[in-house]
Amino acid sequence: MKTAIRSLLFTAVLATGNALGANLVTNGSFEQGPPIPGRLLTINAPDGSTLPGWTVASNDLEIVTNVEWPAADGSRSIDLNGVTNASMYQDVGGLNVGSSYLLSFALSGNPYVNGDPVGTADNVKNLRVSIAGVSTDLEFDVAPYHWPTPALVPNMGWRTENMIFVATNATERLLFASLDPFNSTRGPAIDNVSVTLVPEPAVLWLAAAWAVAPRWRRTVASRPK
Ligand SMILES: [Ca+2]
Ligand SMILES: [Ca+2]
Repeated sequence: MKTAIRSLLFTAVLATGNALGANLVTNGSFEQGPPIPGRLLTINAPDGSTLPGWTVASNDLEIVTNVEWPAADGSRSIDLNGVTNASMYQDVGGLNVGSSYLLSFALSGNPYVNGDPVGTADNVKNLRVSIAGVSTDLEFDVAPYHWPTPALVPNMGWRTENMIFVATNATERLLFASLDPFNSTRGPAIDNVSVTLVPEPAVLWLAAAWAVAPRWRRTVASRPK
């Protein structure tokens, strides 16, 4: 019920879309980058140039094309486990210290059933996202979207995640990290990342949404003082 209320409030806020600021994330949909003729391109850390705007900080990830599975937006998304669990970040600039921002992105997970060293017990994909001293751990269960072989996945079940943060610096590091096992080849998937300024009237709506969001209350409680 609380989740439903939260979603409703976010829908109300997001319905005022043109009142939100411009997206401050560079290449948030991962569409910019080198040509990828097939299913995917692997990027090994450390790499701050292959995927414009982003740095792959640890291990390896994959830019996945629509040949492999449908992106949430455009034709490319990210599998945060290439053949090991990766982390990636972008330093998001142009922030006003003290202002509220909406971080939004699409979350799914690699849905393949066969051949993963970790096995099918690894259905629940685990993602950590952090920015401006706020860190949240999210889960995505791929069981409803299982698919037998790599390529031509019909449905990823992409889910939009929203998180509010207050900028404490003009530039904040936005970090995504897979919390899945090191040697899983199938991790959390992300796409369509945006950070937008929340105008003052909308902050009131978002404060109401915050009040009914237990997960975010935990997040705030764990914020370093
Ligand atoms: Ca995309
Ligand atoms: Ca993979």
